[in-house]
Amino acid sequence: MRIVVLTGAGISAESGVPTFRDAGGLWEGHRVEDVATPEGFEADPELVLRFYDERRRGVASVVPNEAHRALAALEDVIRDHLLVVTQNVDDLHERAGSRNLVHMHGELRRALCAVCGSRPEWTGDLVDRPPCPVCGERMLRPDVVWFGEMPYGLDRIEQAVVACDVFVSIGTSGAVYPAAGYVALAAAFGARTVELNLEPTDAAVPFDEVRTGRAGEVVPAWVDEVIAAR
Ligand code: BV8
Repeated sequence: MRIVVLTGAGISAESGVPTFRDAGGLWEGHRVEDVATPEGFEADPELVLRFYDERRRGVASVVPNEAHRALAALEDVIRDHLLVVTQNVDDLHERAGSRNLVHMHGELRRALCAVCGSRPEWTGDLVDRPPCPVCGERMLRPDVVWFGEMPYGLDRIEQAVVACDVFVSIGTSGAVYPAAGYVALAAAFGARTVELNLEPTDAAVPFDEVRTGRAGEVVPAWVDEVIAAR
């Protein structure tokens, strides 16, 4: 059985990473267009670099939760029959042990050089404009995909979605495209679709099954069932 899991901010909420749209979410403190668009970066690079430096430090101070660990355990059992596609820029999936993983919206733990295009691993701040370790220019930005920019790994993701038997969406409001369009694509190619979320979302194409609750509870329970059913 081939499984594709799409995750969003909700899977990291119980680790203490703020979501976007929920109360107290990231977008409450900042206008999306100010901090997550190329135009916003152009207009005020210091504001944007500080916003992501704070988030990078925040993620370094938290740990993966039961939901992240359950998906890593499922990968241990079904190997490359599982692909995790995450919209999250935190590194909690890989710290939990997931390897078959695509960060379609980039990673806080990488920088992107606007001059030479290199994407070095990055754990420190960027607001003090450090030199690129490859070309030496001081034009590093967070390696995250801003609105209007092309997401990463689209070909690999689409190949897996059209070939999967089960498509599972975890902790995402389904508000951002192309990620929000994958449930429809999976359904169109005959996959069974499952939503695991705190509350049902009004997805364009309804899921075959919706389980509501905290990811830290519903994800391990679902994984146990999948493994037991093998
Ligand atoms: C692009 C990185 C061209 C930065 C992010 C079609 C129609 C309309 C618009 C568009 C369209 N196609 C493109 C667009 C434009 C735009 C878009 O979608 N706009 C929206 C606002 C309408 N998309 C783009 O610009 C994309 N690029 O299209 O390029 C193109 C086109 C086609 C093919 C190729 C290229 C790029 C978008 C990426 C932007 N970058 N992140 C950063 O992180 O700062 S998006 C960012 O916001 C996240 O990555 C994520 O994608 C989104 C947040 O959503 P969620 O993760 O779902 O979080 P949210 O808070 O909303 O929801 C949390 C959910 O969890 C809730 O449902 C809640 O109930 C639940 N929850 C909470 N706690 C728990 C829980 N569940 C379980 N347990 C809990 N404990």
